Amino acid sequence: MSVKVIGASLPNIPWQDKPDNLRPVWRYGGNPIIGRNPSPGVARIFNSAVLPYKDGYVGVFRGEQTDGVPHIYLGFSADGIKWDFQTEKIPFTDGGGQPFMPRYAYDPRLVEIEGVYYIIWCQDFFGASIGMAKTVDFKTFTRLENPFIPFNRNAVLFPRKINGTFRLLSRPSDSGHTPFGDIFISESPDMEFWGRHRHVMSRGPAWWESVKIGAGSAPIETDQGWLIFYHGVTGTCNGFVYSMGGALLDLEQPSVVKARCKNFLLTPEEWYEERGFVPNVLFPCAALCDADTGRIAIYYGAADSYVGMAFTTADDVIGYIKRNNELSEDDTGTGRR
Ligand code: BMA
Repeated sequence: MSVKVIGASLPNIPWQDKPDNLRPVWRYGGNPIIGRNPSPGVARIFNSAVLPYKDGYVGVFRGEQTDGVPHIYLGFSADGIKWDFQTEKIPFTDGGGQPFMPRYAYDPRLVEIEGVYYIIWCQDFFGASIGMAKTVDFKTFTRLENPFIPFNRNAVLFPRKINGTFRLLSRPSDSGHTPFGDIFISESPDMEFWGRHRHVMSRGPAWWESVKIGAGSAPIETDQGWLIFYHGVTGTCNGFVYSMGGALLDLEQPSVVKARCKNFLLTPEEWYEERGFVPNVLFPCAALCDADTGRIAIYYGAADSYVGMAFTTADDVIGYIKRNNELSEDDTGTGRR
């Protein structure tokens, strides 16, 4: 199998060769790449997103401050592994140039579309919902309209327009530790007005993702479909367990799922995933891809305390997803009822 990735070359993608053939996705041996107390006033960084920028990398990081409130911080890195963080929160301004600081902001995603970088996160909008901003230089950040009324989480844009409109995955939720959730997609001509909402994927039926699912990294375009890494949650007598799954969405009509892996791709098993502020959480928010080699580097939050990385290739992971494909009627429909 040889998957064609439709995207840019990234010859300096962080990388470590596959240690064995036991798994389709393998962890970085140097994990966690970000440990506790990473910068002044920030106790933990996790659930964060990264993109190539200039000769290196830029990231938007969920920093849990020492008062317990999460905000988003910028970071820069030459190699995508060792990071320098800015100590001030990202200084958003609203459309009129007035400063805007969300009451809290967490689980940021970062997506480039036609040279503009969009940050998408969860914030208070009289309850948990999605906030968005854009930047072209990582110096000034303009807040956009909130795309949805509450409650919602886990929103991430596609990296290009599809048939002329922007597309946004999201997960309608409640304002707490939501005990349900499917992935939906919405369309916009201008990043302001969102509609034509469609259902993409349901939670379950596999036990590891039977409570809720939520989009993770921005979709990666391949000739087999849009490759997504998402989180799936199961419930236990000791609380939720978050694992990472993978699926392929139709290129032209991404509310249609082409293949969905019935097995998790990664589940908490290392100390930094099993032990922390919230044990047993593996929460992907970003994936880099080199179109020349098909190499993929995934960034995930671990136990709400650390950032970990994992690697795969488009061939490895899409081959595995297809071999273990199990679709439900909810997945394969167009998503409109
Ligand atoms: C979810 C989000 C994530 C977090 C996860 C596990 O509801 O708040 O940020 O990683 O719970 O605590």
